[in-house]
Amino acid sequence: MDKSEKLALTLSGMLLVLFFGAIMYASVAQNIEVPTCITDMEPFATDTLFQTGPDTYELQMVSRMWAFQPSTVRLPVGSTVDLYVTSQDIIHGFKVDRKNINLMAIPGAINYMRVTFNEPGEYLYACHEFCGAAHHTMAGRFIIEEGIDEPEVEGDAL
Ligand SMILES: [Cu+2]
Repeated sequence: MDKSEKLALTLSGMLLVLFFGAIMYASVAQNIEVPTCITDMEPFATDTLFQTGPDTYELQMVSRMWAFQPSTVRLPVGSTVDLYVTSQDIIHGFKVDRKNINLMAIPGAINYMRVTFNEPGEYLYACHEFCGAAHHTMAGRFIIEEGIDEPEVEGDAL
């Protein structure tokens, strides 16, 4: 074996030991942990829509292959929605038609935007990030109507 090969192997081995030691130091001494799956935690694992004021709501939107939960959100006209979007598996997108909402749904992260619906109608939302075989089926809708007393959501449970 050439002398330079021995040197390269020795340096590589030392770097591996150094990196492994850094990981062990971070996890044991610094108590740094790998992020958990956010969708297993409150409030994503339980309810998805909370009323936070007379016309304001908080919506927890979870995306996964290949659906959004909830798939339908029914709200009264004039509602302001604080949207929290995350993903259960891989990177998806969340775009609301006719609204300036375009978020990435990223596992381990929560993205936020506020939207107000002053006009009645249906506002479709869809995944805009190619995420696999059934990406084209990944859609849902806000239904904004007059006279809704009880806002509601529909969609598969996690
Ligand atoms: Cu997609």
